[in-house]
Amino acid sequence: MKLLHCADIHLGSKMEAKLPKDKADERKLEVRAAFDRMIDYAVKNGISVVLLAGDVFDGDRPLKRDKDYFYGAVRSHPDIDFLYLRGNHDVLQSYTEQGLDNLKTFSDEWTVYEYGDVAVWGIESVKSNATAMYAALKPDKTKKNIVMLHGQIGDANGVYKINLAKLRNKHIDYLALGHLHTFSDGAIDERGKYVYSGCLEGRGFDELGVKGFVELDITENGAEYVFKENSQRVINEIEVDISDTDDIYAACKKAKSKIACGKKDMLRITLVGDVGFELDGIERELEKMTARDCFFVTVKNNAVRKFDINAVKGDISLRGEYIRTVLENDGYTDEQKQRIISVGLKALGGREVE
Ligand SMILES: [Mn+2]
Repeated sequence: MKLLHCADIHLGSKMEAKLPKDKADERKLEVRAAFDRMIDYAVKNGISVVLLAGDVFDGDRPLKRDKDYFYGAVRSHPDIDFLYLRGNHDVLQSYTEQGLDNLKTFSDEWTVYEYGDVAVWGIESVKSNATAMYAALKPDKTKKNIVMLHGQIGDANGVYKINLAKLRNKHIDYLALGHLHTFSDGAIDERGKYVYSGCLEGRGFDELGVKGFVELDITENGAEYVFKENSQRVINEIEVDISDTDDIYAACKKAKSKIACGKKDMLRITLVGDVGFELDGIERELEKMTARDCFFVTVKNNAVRKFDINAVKGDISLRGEYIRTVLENDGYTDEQKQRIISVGLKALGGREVE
């Protein structure tokens, strides 16, 4: 039996990547399109069960249009069962649809849906079940068992915490997880595997890399699964050291030559290093220069201007006073002093400093 496992769709999410409004709106539609593509995949491959392991919606009170979209998709695929377990983002007002036979939901007690030999268990995390849920989980050893949960795996108990040790020897074949936005997997015990499907489409620069869903095949031998790339765009990040450049133009040219992402993708370029020229405006210059290389490029400047300290240390000014204070501190090496002064002067100039 084949199933799909996805999570963290975050319908209705504001796009966090500082995108201009038109691109943010486009990305919102692309998040929906990513869900549509996954359903198309299920239809084409005759897959009749989709596991949604939490955070289908981005907010506790999803907008009507996002709910209409999602429940519309469920309604228009009556041959597919959607097993929807809520996560930390969609816990309050996301189940508002009545009478959809193919929408299977969960609660704060274990619920199980059976498909022949395959049993799918799930429980939603709340304070009162955070410790007790493990003892209450009793899958049948002779069945193929899938368990759905939303949270962070580790060795802790708590809300949205999953204590992996307590799931050992529970006859679990496949633990379908949501909450972490990148695919990852590992062993529970000799029999079972845990898998985070990751999100379907990255949204911000904290969601780097290829995104998608998992195709799961339950056979006599247990669970076999494969990650399926699904995202329309990939979000990347590169760091470019511009220390060896002599002016803004040369620095931008160097950064541009390092771009390794596709035209459809999104990229953050972080500039680092120490340079001998003024860096004001370099972010905008580089963004302009690379605008056609990717769908969206944003530049973060962490490079600093090297200062000829001797030329300004006599200044009767806040700047001079600051430099003298740093220079007189014996707790720093010369290199550290140079760096502290560069960053400090940037801050004194009213610039953003990390
Ligand atoms: Mn979550």
